[in-house]
Amino acid sequence: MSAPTDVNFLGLEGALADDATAAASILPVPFERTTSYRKGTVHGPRALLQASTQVELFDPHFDGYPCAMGISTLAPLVPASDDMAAALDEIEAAARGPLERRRLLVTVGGEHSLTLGPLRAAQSLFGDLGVVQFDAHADLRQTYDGTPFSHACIMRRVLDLGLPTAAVGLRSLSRAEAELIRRRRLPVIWGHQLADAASRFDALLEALPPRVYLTFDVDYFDPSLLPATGTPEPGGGSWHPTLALLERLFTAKEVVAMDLVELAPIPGQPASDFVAARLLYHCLGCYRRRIRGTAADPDLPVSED
Ligand SMILES: [Mn+2]
Repeated sequence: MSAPTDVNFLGLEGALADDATAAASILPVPFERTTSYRKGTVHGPRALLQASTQVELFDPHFDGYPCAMGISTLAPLVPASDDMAAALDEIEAAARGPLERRRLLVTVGGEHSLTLGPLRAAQSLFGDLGVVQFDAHADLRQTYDGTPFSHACIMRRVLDLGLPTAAVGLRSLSRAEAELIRRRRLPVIWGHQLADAASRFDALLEALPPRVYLTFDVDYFDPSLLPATGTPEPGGGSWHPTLALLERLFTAKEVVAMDLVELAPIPGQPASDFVAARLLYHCLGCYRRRIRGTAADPDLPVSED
């Protein structure tokens, strides 16, 4: 079941938003089934898209217009099934189309459990994939609240797929999760190591194959920067250092798909929504530079006023 979207990412129109020619596609998935603390991720995609209409199309970081590559916004996907496994199958099916056309798929959630859908689609098309996780929580529980599909289990399900992972910003987990990380030697930059993340990140990426899937849980950020998430944790990532890590990721690896999850908007406080929208545009700018190089940008065929 899907409804027409009422706002495109960045408010793009015409050729810049044309799905036939876009280099990247945004798939909004307002999916919330297992959130455990503060709810509201179901409103995340809409809030991000609304905030994105206030983002400047020109990005001084890239001295150009990342949106010039074309960014389509797909109809929001609302899984029809009440069954969690079947709902994830629906998300996986929706993710296949953009990936088959070899464009960057950006899934916007929604709770973190949805990652399994686009990730399985990417794995079936690309095979050997690494998964880079930005998150406050390890999400490595075998089950949580009686279900293996909880947002608190998503990275365990990723390990079940046989995919190598690397995590940045972890600072909240159970002892069993910490032991699993140690036993399986999962590469992690902990929350308390974020100040040195730039010097540790390359070694972290070396553990992964050339193609990666990026899953970005916004609770990775410090809540002073982004409070609008279900389970905020102090001591998280700050803005410019995080943009630099993402730039390094998109340079060192071929990011084939990504998701941005767990934005739970706070009514009357749009700053978090805007942070998430800007983060996404930065990732798209990094992606475009990888596929296009650093040639000077032509002017956009639209007014910026
Ligand atoms: Mn998470």
